[in-house]
Amino acid sequence: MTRKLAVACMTILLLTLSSVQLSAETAAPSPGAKTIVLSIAGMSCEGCATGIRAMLKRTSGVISADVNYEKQTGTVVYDSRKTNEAGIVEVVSKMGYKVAILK
Ligand SMILES: [Cu+2]
Repeated sequence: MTRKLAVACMTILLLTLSSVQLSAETAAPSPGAKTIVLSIAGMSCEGCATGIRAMLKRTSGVISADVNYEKQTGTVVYDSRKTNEAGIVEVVSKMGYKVAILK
């Protein structure tokens, strides 16, 4: 991994973490809850996974998000009344990663 890339990762990480406290935790089970599993290509370190996780968690309609750097996957539970698969994919795609829906 190049130094430049690492700096970019850290920048994304800091940007996402700095605003993550603003989002309210949605812990209660929701009747519209659905789970999507994504393949996320392009993560080069744990910081990428942390950054994506933070970004997803502050996305409207996302109930919980888990991103696995080793497996290059992400599992997102979302409220289908507030967002959809395309919305979730778009959030991660916009960060510069290649996303595919696994299930
Ligand atoms: Cu990274």
